[in-house]
Amino acid sequence: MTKRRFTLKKKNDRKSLAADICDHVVFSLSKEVDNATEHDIGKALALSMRDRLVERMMMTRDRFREAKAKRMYYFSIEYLLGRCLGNTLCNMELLSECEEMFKDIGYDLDEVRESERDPALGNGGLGRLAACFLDSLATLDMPGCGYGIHYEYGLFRQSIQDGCQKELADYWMADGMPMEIARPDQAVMIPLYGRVENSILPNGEYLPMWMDWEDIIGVPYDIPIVGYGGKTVNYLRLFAARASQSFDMEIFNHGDYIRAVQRKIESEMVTKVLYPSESVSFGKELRLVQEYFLVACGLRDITRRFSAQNKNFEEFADYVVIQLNDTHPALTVVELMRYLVDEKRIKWGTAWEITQATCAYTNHTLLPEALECWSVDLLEKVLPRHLQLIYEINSRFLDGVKKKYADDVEKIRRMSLFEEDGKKEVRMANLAVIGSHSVNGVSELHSDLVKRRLFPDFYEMNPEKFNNKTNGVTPRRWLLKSNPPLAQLLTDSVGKKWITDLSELKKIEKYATDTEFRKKFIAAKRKNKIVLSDFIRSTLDIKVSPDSIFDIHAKRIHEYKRQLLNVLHIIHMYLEMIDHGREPFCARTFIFAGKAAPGYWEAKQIIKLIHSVGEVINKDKRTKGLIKVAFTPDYRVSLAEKIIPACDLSEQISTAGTEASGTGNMKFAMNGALTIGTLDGANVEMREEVGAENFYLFGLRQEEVENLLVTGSYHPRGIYEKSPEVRQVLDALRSNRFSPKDPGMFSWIVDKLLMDNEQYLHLADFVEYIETQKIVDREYADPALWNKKAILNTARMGKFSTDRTMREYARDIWNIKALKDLE
Ligand code: HBZ
Repeated sequence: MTKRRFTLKKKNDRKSLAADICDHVVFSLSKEVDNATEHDIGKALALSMRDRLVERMMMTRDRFREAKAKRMYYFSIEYLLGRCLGNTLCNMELLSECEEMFKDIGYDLDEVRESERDPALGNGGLGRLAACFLDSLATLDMPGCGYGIHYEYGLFRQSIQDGCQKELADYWMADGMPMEIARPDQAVMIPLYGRVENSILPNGEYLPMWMDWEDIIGVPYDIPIVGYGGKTVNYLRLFAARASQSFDMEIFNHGDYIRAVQRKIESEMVTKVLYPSESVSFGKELRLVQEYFLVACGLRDITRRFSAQNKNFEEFADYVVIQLNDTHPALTVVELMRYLVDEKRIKWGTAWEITQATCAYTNHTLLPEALECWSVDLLEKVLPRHLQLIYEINSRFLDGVKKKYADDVEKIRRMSLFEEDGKKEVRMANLAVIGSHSVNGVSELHSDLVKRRLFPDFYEMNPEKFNNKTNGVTPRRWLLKSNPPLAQLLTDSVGKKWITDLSELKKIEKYATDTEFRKKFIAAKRKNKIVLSDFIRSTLDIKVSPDSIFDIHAKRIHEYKRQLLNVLHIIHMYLEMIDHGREPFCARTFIFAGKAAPGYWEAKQIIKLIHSVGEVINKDKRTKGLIKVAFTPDYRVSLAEKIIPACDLSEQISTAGTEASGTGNMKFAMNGALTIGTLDGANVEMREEVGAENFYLFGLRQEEVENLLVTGSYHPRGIYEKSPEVRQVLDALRSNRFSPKDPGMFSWIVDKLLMDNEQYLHLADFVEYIETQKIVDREYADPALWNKKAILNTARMGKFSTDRTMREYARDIWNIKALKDLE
């Protein structure tokens, strides 16, 4: 075996670290150590950690090269990383060392960590899942890296004014990103627009030429991703768009300086901002360019790396696999075909085999409005050669369909890459399915619906392609880092192994009824609840009691996630107390967090409703503090890390069959919250794992929902007339009791909830929901019972570590191995 080039120079002992921090204060920040602020020290610490990561990253790269390992590239338009410093220290096992060192020199590491901005380059679950995957891949010593976009503005920051969401720009790099490494030397050039000219070669071969394109440069920025234990450091490579120099210079030389600069600005627009929504971006040219930019930059980078080691592209898929995170990077299929056929002159059939063997697709949504389609006109304008290739892919694919299903015209119409009704469009999901060797959903239930509801024809034709990979979360960030009191208790009780093998927590099952352990478990939760109470008091001026049930609903605001159902329950509780004198057993604090897409009016109204209801209830002395409502603004990874460990009751109440998996549900349960939830997404599997008696289940099953919707037999007005609880709540909403200053403000909600086509069936589940909440109330009043259940939730969440998820992808889809198993 060849000798490794790198040995580690940077040591992790306290003396070396302290010396490096001082060096960075002087040489990187150009400040005197004695005058350094807490912030300066934080930056110097981050830079010192970066040094350590960089050399480990090089070492990892050498190991991968030497082993000639097959690599997985995760293509995702979003990554929700969260703060890097604390996570890096945790995974390098240097957190307590640094904490003590900081104390010695009179600084508070917690404050330093709090001052780091979250890189919020994602909307929600999909982006956060990508971040958890990267953590697990590095921890498992697997060759897997992320590819994405270096947005200048991440997801908007949410502020609340007069109960309404206001969006503010998130310039996350304002203070620099100490961890990232710019690699201008590895920039790639991406052509766009132009036209295709067909020429015939002397040998009679047809040669399409993409001409007169404009180009953009993609500059990679690498963020090192360190696995737990610090041995493996992979990277997340994010591309930023820059103007092509030659183009600028051409105009510039003609003396039009301003126009040259204008061009530059236009090119750089491509990676300026993350689209803040799941469905309104289709049709926007800039979004299409973003998607292609990611794909084209990523593939150029990968093919260049491959070529450096191997000239035979027929072996490409033996060394490369690309996971498409939803359809946003689905153009990978077409771009890889273009590269193989046009540039490498590989025969179509072989190129198609390589492409399919390389690509794999994960679906994350069943909502029809979130399925991407791009108009043929727009594709023709932006990517003319790609459109030709899509036509060719489609015609060859449909030939195969016709061969198999002869004259089933309807089937052929459904399976075509082109939607022909109305404006002609390309269906990106169909493209991703046919161009991949694997199609997976993200929970058992969802994967089943992907087969039956979303792609039944494709499933019938190629059942072997379809599989399930239930999501997970990384226990490093979501337990070890975010919940120090509980993490310490777990380590004290069963040792450290749980950090990399979450199923080890099964060992605490036996303590579920142990009084001593239970006391400590309660104490850890209480500590976290006090931190959150203090936060709520200082940011919102709302006094909440850590003795109350912390009932938390934190996720994007969307009708299908049914924050509205939760609000109806709050109103019900309030009316029970005030109008009927029926007090609950336990005090409750309802905590909400989540952003609404800026263009989603209904979701923004729900935020307003939460605030309006909260204002009335929080002010009403008659509630005797038994009900409080708090909306903590600007939900993001760092806020989730505060909220989740403090939760008693986790709200996972989407209409069955709408939430693909959910991952917040897993984070809450892992941290000892009990779930009230429907049989939707991964809730189903969580309930199986933790035991039905440790999960508060309610609501219609997916088949019942489907049946009601398909047969048109949902009649909510009947429910309203039959159920006094429903009537009281809806009448109160309509009576302006919660909108005294804006009469009629919430009547649209009542109207909508009473319509037969209300597709999320709020009222169908309402009565069972409030009954189940009553059980919660009674059981929380019995701490021995409640905490036994909470302990069992933590103990039985082993399955929901992304370490398990990544092992399954590696084994079933990627065919990659941990490097240590190849060495
Ligand atoms: O992906 C979420 C699912 O809703 C959730 O159930 C699942 O757990 C999670 C991970 O698999 N989907 C998203 O978060 N989707 C997006 O954020 C999104 C963003 C931009 C789009 C479409 C979807 O254009």
